[in-house]
Amino acid sequence: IVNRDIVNLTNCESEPIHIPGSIQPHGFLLGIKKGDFRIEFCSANTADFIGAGPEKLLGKYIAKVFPEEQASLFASYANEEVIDPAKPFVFILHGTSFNTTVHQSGDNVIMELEPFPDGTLQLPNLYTQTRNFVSIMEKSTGLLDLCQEVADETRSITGYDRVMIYRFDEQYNGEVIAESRREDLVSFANQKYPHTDIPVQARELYIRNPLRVIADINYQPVPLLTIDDSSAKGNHSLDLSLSILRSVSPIHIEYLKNMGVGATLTISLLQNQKLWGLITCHHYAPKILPHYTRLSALLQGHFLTSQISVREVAEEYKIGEEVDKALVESLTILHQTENFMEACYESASLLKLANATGAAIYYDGKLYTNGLVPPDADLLALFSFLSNAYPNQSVETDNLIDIYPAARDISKYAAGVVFHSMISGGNDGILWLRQEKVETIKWAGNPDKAVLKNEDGNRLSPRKSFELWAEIVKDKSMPWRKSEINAASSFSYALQKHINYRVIRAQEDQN
Ligand code: BLA
Repeated sequence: IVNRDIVNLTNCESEPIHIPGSIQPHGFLLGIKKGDFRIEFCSANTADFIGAGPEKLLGKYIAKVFPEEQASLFASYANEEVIDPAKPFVFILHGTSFNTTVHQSGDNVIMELEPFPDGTLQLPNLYTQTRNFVSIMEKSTGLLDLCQEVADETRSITGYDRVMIYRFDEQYNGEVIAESRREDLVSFANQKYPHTDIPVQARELYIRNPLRVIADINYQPVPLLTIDDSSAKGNHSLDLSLSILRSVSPIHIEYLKNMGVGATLTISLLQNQKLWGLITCHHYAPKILPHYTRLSALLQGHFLTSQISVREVAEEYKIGEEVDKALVESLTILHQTENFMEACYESASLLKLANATGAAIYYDGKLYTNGLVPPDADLLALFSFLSNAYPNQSVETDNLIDIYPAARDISKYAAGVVFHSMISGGNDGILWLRQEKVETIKWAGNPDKAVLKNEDGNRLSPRKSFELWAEIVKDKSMPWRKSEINAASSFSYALQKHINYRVIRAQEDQN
C-alpha cells in the first residue's frame, strides 16, 4: 500500500533505505522536536498500542498527552547531549510496559516503543554469557573454531533456527564460514553469496547501526506521519538510519521470501571501521526478540570482533615463525657447505621458507632444482621469460598465466611463482614455484543472475533460485604470504652475496 514509488530502481545502490517512510508494526514510533517537546512525527499505528491515534498526538506537547511522570522522564532523556541508545528505558503507557529505544535523528528525538514480547522484562544473565565466552575463547584454537562457537552460543541465547557467521572478501562477496542450525535444515556452510545481495548503502548503514531486526517478512509497513502531512503514503523525510523498527527494503523482503525465511536478525562485525562480516540469524516463522536478548546477541558480536585481528595476527605469526626457521636453516647450509648449490637443492628447508612445491636456480649455465618442477626445457624457457621481463628485479604472482600465457602447460608445477633475478647476467635467477590449486566456489545461485530486471525493465528483483552453482577457479596457486615473500627475498639476497664472494675469492686464488 505504501512506498510503491521507491521501488522503481535502476540499481540496488540507489534505494534510499534509510528514509523508507514507514516502520515495522511490532512497535510504534514517536519523533519529538528537541527542546520543544512537541510530537512532530508518529507512526500510523499508535492507537493499536496506546489507544490514541496520530490525530491526538501530532503537534501536541508530550506533557499534554502522556502522564506527567512519563512525560518528565522522557523530557530528561530528550535533554541529554548524547543519547545512549543502549540505555535501558521502560515507558509505562496505558497500563503496558514498553521497551523504549531512544536516539536522535536531525532535530528530533526518536522514541521507539515495543511491548515486551512475553509481557515481562527479562534481563539476560550477562555474567553467565561473559563467563561462557571467556571459556570459549580459551579453548578454541583458530578463528574458524571461535566463529563456530560464537554461532552455537548466539543460537542458544536467541533461539533462531539458523545462525551464520558470514565473512566478506575484498569485493564484498560473502561466505558462510560457520553455521549453527536446527538439525532438520540443510546446511549453508561454505556457500558464497555475491556482493549485490547486500548493496553498498546497506553495508554502510550496518556500519553505523550494528543491529538489524526483521521480525516478520509478511508484515504490513506502517506509514510515518507528520504534522503537515498526514497522507497515508508515509513521510520520507525522517532519517531512520539508527532506528530499530525501520521498515525493510521491499527487494530484500522478496529475497528473503525466495529463500523461504520468515524473520532475521543481523549483527555487524567490524574491523578497522570496515565491515568484516555479519552474524546472520534466520527464523522460519515470525520472531520478535526481546530488546535485552538482542543486546546479548550484539555482545556476542563484540566478543567475536575483539578477537578477529588477535587471531588473524596469531595465525600469521605462527606461519611466519616456521618460515623464519626454514630460512635460517637454508642460510646455514648456504654458508657452511662447499657445494652449496647442490646442498641447497636437496634441502627441504629451501621449499619450506616459502611454502613452495618446487624451487630452481639458474646459474652459470646450469639448472639446480628442488621439489616439483617442470621439465628442463620448460623451466629454462620460464627463466628466460622472467629475466627478460624483470631484469634486476623480483616478481611474485599466484596467477603466472596472467603474465606468461605459456604457463598453461606447466600449471601442474608452476601456477604461482616468486622470482629474483641475479646480477651475474644472462638468464640467471632463482625462483620458487607453487602448483595449481583448483578451487570450487559454491555460489548460492548463479552470481551473474543475482539481479533480475522485471518486464518493465525498470524494477529490479533478486534471484529466485539459490540452487548451488559451482564456479571452478583454475590456473591459480595459493596466494603468497608476506612472510614467505620476505623469506624468499632474504635468501635470494644472501645467495647473490655468497656467489659474488665466491667469485672474488676464486679470482684472488688465481692471481
Ligand atoms: C539486506 N541482504 C541484506 C541483509 C542480508 C542480506 C544479511 C541484511 C538484512 C537482514 O538481516 O536480512 C543477504 N542474507 C543475505 C545473505 C545471506 C543471508 C547473502 O542470510 C546468506 C546466507 N538484495 C538483492 C538485490 C538487491 C538487494 C538484487 O539480492 C538490490 C536490488 C538489496 N539487501 C538489499 C537491501 C538490503 C539488503 C536493499 C537492506 C535491507 C534493509 O536493511 O532495509
